[in-house]
Amino acid sequence: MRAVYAEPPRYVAGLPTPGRTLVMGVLNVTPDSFSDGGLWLEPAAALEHGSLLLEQGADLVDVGGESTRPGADRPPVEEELRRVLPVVRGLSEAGATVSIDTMRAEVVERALDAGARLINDVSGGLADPRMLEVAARAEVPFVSMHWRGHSTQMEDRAVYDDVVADVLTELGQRIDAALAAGVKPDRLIVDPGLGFAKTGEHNWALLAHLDRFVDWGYPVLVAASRKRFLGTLLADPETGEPRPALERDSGGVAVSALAAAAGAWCLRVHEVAPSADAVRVVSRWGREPHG
Ligand code: PMM
Repeated sequence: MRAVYAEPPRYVAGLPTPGRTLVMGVLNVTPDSFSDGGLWLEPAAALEHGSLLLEQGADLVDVGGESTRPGADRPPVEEELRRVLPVVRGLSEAGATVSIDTMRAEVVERALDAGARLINDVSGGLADPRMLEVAARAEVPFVSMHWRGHSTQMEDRAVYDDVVADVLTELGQRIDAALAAGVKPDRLIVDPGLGFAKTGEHNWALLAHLDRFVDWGYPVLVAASRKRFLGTLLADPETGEPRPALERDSGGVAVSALAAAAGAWCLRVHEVAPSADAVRVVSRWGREPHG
C-alpha cells in the first residue's frame, strides 16, 4: 500500500473524464445475484434503479444478466439478452454511459447496438472465443478481469504460489491476447477479479498491492462491493456469523476510498452515494496546495 496519494487515474477514450476515480453502479438484472438477485428483474424496476444510481452520482451503470456468484448456473443466451437489452437501451437513451457485463460476444454485439459504450467481461475474453475480435472491431473500452473459470469451477481454482504475481502474470497474458486481437491499448482496463477463484486472503493481498496493478499503466477497476470477504471480516464478534451482503456497504466504502487513493480508475459498487462521496474526498485530499 502506498503511503501517499497516487497519481490521478488515467483516462479512457470515449468515457466520462471527471478528473477523479469513476464510480460504476451495479445493475444486476438476474434472479440469483448474491446481493441484489431478483430485485430488478422487470425492465421497469431495473430502469428505475439505474436512474437512481445515476442520481446518486454513478458515472457509469454496469448492466449484467448473468450471475457470477460461486456455483451459479449460466442462463441461455436468449434469456440473458431478454434481461439486459431493454435496460441497456432505456438507460442509454436517457443519456447514461452503460457498460455491459457479459462473457458472451453475442450479448456484447446486441448491447452495443442498444447503446452500451463499455464491455465488462469478467473472463477477460476467455469464455467466448469471439469476444476479443468483437471488442477490437467495436472500438469500445474493454475491461479484462482476472478469471480462472466459470462459477461452478472457480472455488477449486483458488490456488496460487504468490497471488499477486500470479494474477499479474495471468492478466498480462489476457492483455497480450486482447492487443493481439486488435484491441487498442488506450481502450484496455484491467481488474484483479476479487472473489473470482480467490479466497478472502487472496483478495486482501491483491488490494494491499493494488499499486502493482496501477503501476502497470492500464486503468484499474476494483469491484469489492458486498463481496463475501467483507462479510467475513465484519462477522458478528459473538456468533462469528458473516455480515449479511446488504450490510457490508460501510466496509465497501472504506475499500472505495483506499482503492481510489491507491490510483484505481473506477470502483464498481452497489450503493453508489457513499462511494461517490468517498472519491471526492480522496480527490480533494490529493490535490495541492493544501494551504
Ligand atoms: N464482480 C461481479 C460481477 N461483475 N465485473 C468486474 N469487472 N469485476 C468484478 O469483480 C465483478 C464484475 C460479481 O459481483 P455482483 O454479483 O455483485 O455483480
